[in-house]
Amino acid sequence: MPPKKAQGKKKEEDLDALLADLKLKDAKKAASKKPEATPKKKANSSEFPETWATKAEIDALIAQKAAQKEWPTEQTKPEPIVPVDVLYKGKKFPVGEVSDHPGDFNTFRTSSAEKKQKDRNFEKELEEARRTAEVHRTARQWLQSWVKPGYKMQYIAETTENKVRELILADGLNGGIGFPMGCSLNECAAHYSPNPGDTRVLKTDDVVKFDIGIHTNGRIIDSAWTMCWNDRYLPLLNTVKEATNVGLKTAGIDVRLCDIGEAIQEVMEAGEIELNGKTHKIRCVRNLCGHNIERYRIHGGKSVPIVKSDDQTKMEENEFFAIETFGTTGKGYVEESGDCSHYAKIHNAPAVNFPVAKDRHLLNFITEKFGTLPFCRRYLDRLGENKHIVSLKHLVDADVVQAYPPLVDVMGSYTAQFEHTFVLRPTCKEILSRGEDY
Ligand SMILES: [Co+2]
Repeated sequence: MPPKKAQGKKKEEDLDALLADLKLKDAKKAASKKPEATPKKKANSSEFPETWATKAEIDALIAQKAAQKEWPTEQTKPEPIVPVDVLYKGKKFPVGEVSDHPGDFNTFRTSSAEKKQKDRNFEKELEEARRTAEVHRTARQWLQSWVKPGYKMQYIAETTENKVRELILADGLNGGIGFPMGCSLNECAAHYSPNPGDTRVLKTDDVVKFDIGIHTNGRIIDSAWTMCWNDRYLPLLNTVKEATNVGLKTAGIDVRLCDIGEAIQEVMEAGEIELNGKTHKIRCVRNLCGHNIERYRIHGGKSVPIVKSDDQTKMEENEFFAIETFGTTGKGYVEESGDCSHYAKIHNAPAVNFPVAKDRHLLNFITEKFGTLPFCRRYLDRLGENKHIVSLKHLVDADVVQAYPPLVDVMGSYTAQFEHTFVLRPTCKEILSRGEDY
């Protein structure tokens, strides 16, 4: 999940934004004249259930599972049902992809006794992160095995989120969903998750970015990938995947953020894709970036640019980062647009005395259930807060809650994203969310 885009725009970006806005409005006008496309496959009621588990049903399932005496000793297939705590009981969770920190100045780390000791001191936090990463891999690979055009976006999101809750034995702020599942489509690069009642259906020619966040005690794993069912988009997906991998490779202790952005841009902009007989240069979405991750804070304050910049800030020992890169056939700049689904209480938000009791109630509810973790309107609904729109707006207007509206490039463009979470251990770099899939 990328940070909210910078508030202060440069002049060039202002003009670009204005142009993009005009184009967007034109495109919207044009689009509104066409009748809405219908999915090729009609949903069949048994294959595409219209309802999904309620909170009470999931809680009951979790309680039932937790109480169960005999579990399979291996994860079940195709649907994983064994919580990772059961699978790894008495064992360490799988270690992510480990590599040395880049740079001659870091070579001492692999053999330093002091760094090795620091690494051991970090073990508890690493185990939390690895536990979470194992849930991420299991849930997402299951999603990859069944998701296809014809499904409603809301069904995809809720089914996957409920699977995450089962596998991690969700337990309030001790562990569970780390942020709303991103399902951003086509020109939308990030921050789209269906709101209650969203009827949008995944289509054959869609490019979808699945961005999943899970946490254990606030230690969040943030990782995303892109899927398509029309091979014409594969050059875009492959380029973005490669750009993210270069970013991950370049990252390390005392590496400057600007150097990572430059390496990413070079790979991204070498990419091309042909669509409808026209060759597009792939561009970086220059106002999206990766970020460091702190406990219960998905955006810790450092940004990892995906284009050349002058940010000399360095990555530091024991920091967690998510590197995410976005490639596009559009103009390479996203704007806020459309129905907002993602929200989060602002870290260090000012104490505001809300005169309306319902507003105070909603704020307390958000603090209790999510703390500063991002949530979406569906999560309020499933917990019984289904009349929240007005109060939520009040909290946003008072700068106590931040809204994260969908971020879109120009209409008709296609964007792709790949993202991994890694940690800068004292002795090495560990890509926690790495899997066989990406
Ligand atoms: Co992210």
